[in-house]
Amino acid sequence: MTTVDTATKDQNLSEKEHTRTGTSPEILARAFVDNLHYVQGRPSKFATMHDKYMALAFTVRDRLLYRWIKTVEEMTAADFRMVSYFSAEFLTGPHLGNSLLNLGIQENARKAMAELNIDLDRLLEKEEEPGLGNGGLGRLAACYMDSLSTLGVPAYGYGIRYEFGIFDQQIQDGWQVEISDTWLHLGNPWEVSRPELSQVVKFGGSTKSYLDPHGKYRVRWVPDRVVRGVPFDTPIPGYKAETCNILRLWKAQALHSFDLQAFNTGDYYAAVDEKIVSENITKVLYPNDEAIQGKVLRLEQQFFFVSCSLQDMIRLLHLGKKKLEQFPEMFAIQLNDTHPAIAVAELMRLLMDEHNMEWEQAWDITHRSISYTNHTLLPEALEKWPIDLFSRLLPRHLEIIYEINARFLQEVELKYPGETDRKSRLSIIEESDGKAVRMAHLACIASRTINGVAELHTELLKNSVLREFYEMYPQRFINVTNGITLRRFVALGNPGFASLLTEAIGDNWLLEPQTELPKLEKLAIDAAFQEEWRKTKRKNKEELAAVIRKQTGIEVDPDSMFDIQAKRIHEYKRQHLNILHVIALYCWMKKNPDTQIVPRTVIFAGKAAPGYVIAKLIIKLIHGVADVVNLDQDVRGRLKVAFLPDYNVKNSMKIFPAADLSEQISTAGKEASGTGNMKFSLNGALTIGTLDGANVEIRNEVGAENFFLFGLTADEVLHRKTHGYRPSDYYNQNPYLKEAIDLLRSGHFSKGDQALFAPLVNSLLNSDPYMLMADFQPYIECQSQVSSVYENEKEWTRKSILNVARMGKFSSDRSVQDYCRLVWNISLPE
Ligand code: 26Q
Repeated sequence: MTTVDTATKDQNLSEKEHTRTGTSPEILARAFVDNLHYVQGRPSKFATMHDKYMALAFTVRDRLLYRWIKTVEEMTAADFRMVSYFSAEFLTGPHLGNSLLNLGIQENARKAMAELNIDLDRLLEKEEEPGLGNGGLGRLAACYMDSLSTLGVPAYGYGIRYEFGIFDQQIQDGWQVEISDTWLHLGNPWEVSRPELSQVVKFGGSTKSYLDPHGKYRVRWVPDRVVRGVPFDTPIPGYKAETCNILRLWKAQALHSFDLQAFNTGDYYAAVDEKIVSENITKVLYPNDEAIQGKVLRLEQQFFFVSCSLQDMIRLLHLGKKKLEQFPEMFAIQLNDTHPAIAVAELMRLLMDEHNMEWEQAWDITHRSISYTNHTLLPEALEKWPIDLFSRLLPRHLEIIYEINARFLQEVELKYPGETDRKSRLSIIEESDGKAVRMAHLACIASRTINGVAELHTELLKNSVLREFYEMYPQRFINVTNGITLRRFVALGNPGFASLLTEAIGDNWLLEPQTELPKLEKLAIDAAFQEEWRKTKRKNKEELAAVIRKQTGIEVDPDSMFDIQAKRIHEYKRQHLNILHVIALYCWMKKNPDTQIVPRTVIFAGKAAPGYVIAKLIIKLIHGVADVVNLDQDVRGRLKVAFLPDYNVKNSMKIFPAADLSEQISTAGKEASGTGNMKFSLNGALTIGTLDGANVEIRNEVGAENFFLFGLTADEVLHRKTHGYRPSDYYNQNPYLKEAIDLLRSGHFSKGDQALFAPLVNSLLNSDPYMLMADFQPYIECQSQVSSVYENEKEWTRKSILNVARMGKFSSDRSVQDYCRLVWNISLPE
C-alpha cells in the first residue's frame, strides 16, 4: 500500500471525498473552516481577512502536498533523471491564485468562499509575494519550475530562503526610497520546514594533507566555522498535471544557538554571537543585478546553498540505494548564471574528500552532471572573487580550483602550444589588477553545456565574452531562448483576455500555444472579434488607471495609448531614452497647441539598485518630467507621464494586460534576452524595440510588419565605438534633440536646479556609453509611426491579434523542452 492510500484510508474515503484532498466546493468549504479553526485557531466570527487567507492557503497546500507525495512515490519507483535547478533567486510571485489555477479549482474555490460570504479576490489581494529575486533571472527560474511540473519532469529547485527579499520601493519627492521587505512577518503558509533534513556547511579555517591507512594522499579541511542549513519546501504544482515538484530553499541556523561557556562567564553578547553571525547568511537578498560587488557575505550565501543542495542530492542518491558513480544518471544540475558555480569545486570536494573518490572519477562525474546558463554580456557583470577573500572563506575549494585550472591549462597548451597570453586570458585565475577567481571560467571548464538565453545572445557570447572558450569547446555551446509561463502571465493576470481566447480557439492554448494560438490568425480582421479584443484591453486599461490613481494620484485616460516600460532601471535599458522622447513630444506639443495627435500615457515602473546613483537619478528625472507635463494645460488630454512604484510580480500582472505599446529599447548587444518583452506581447501589446536579446526572435515570429523596429544593430554599436563615437555631434546637428537636452539642462524639470541632472546630461554629451544620442532620431521617428498606426484602430487591433497568434514560441514549456532535449538528456513523459 502506498502512502497516498494511507492518507485517505483513515476515514475510508476516496480522494474526492476526503477533506484534505477533495476539490468540490462543499469539501473545500469544509476544509477551509477546519483550517480556520484548527490551524489558525480562530472562531469564524472573529476571523480577519488574513486568517481567512491563511485558512484557504492551507486548504490549497494540503492538495499540493498530496500531489507532491504522489510525485515522490513515482520518482522513487522509476529510474528518472532529475533536474536540480540551482539558482540564488526564485521570484515566484503570489502562490494562491496560481495554485488554484494549476489545480483547476479556481471556480470551486470561488464558490466555496461565496458560500461563506467571502470574496475570493479580496483574499488573493492579501497575499504578500516572496520577493526572492531581483528581476529577470529569478523570475525565469520560477517560470521554469512551473513548466517542469507542467511537463511532468521531476525536478528540485534549490536556492536560498532570504528572510528579507528585494526591498519595497517607495517614492518620496520623486526619489526612490528603499523599505525593507518583511514577507515572512505574518507567516508563510506555502512552505514546510524539514529540520530533519538539515545539512552542515563549513567555512574558513585551513586544510591539512595526510596519508590515509592505504597510503593515499588525502586532504582534510579544518573549518573555523560551521553552520546548519535547514530546508524549507514549497510545492510547485504543474498546470492540469499530476506532477508537483519542490522548491527547496535553505535557511541558515546556528549549530549551537548558545555558547553556554561564554554565557556563564557573563559575556552575553559573545554567547549569542555565533547565532547572529550564522543566521546572517540568509538574512537578505543582495539587491543589485548585473553589477557585482565583492562582498564576502554574498560568497557565503552562494556556497551555503550550493553545499546544502549537493549534500541533499547525495542523501537522495543513497536513499535510492544508488552508488555515487550513478550521480550523473540521477541528476542534471543547471547553474542559473555563475551565482552557484562554486558547485563545481564543492562537488569535487564532496566526492574526493568526503567520499574517497579519485580526482579523475570525481571530475568525470562533475562534468557529466553540470551545465551552465549565462545571462549577461556586460563584461563588468561577470562574477569574480578576490583571491584573498576566497581563500579565507573556502581554502579547500581554492586548492581544488587551482588543480582544475592547472589541468585545464595543460589542455590549452596541447591545443595552442606556446600561446601564453591565451592561457592567461582563459585561466580561472585573473592575474592582472589583483588576483581573482573568475566564476564564469570555472563554470565553462566544468560544464557539459554552456547556453545563452536568446539566439543573438548566444552568438555574441561565442564571439565576445566567451569566445576563447567557444574555440576550446565549440560543441558545448548551445542556445536556449527564454520563455515565460502563460499560466501566470496570461491566464491568471489577464482572465478576461484568456476567456476571449478560450471562446475563440478552445482552452488548449495554455498547453500548446505553438499549435493553438495561430488559430487566432483567421480572426484578425473579424470585426466582432476585434471589438471584443479592444473591449478587454480597454477594461484592463481602466483597471490599471485605477491603480495609478490610487498609487500616485495621477489621472490617466484609458482612451489614450498606454505606452509602458516596466523593468529594472538600468542605463543600458535606456529608460532615459524613453523620457527624452517624452520631453521632445512635450516640446512639440507646446509649439503645436491645436494639432490633434494620438494621446499618450507613458508609464514607467522598476526598481534601481540602491547603490546605482545614475539609475536613481533617472527615476527622479521621470518624476520631474511627470510633474511638469501632467500639470501643463497646454498638453492636457494629449500627454501624461506616470511612474508606478514598487514593480514586482504581483503588480506586473496588472501592468502587462493594460499595455498598448511595450518599450524594449536597450542598446543592441546589451540585453541578454529580456522576458518582459514576451509578457507584454503575449498580452496583446505591440513592441517598439531594438534588435536586442529575444526581440530579434519576437520580430521574426510576429513578422517585421508587426514590430516597430529602430536603432543601431549590435554590430553597428561595436563599429561606432571603435571608430570614434562623438555623441555631441548628434546634439549639435539635431534641433529636436538639442531642444530636449537644453530644456532638461535648464532646470525646467528640477524646479530651476541646473545641477541636479547635470551628471546625466554630461554623461550623454561626453561619453554616452549606451548610444542614446545615436538612436534618438530613429527612435522618435519610429514613435511617430507607432502613433499613426494607433490612429487606425482596426489596423492596430489586427496587428495585436496577429502578434499574440504568433508568440507561442515564447512559452517556458518550449524552453524547458529544449533544455530536456539539448542539455539534460531527459525524455518527456508522453
Ligand atoms: C551577482 C553578484 C553579487 C550580487 C548580485 C549579483 C547578481 C544578481 C542578479 C547579478 C545578476 C543578477 C540578475 C541578472 C538578470 O536578471 N539578468 C537577466 O536575466 C534574464 C533571464 O535570462 C534576461 O532575460 C535578461 O536579459 C538579463 O538581464
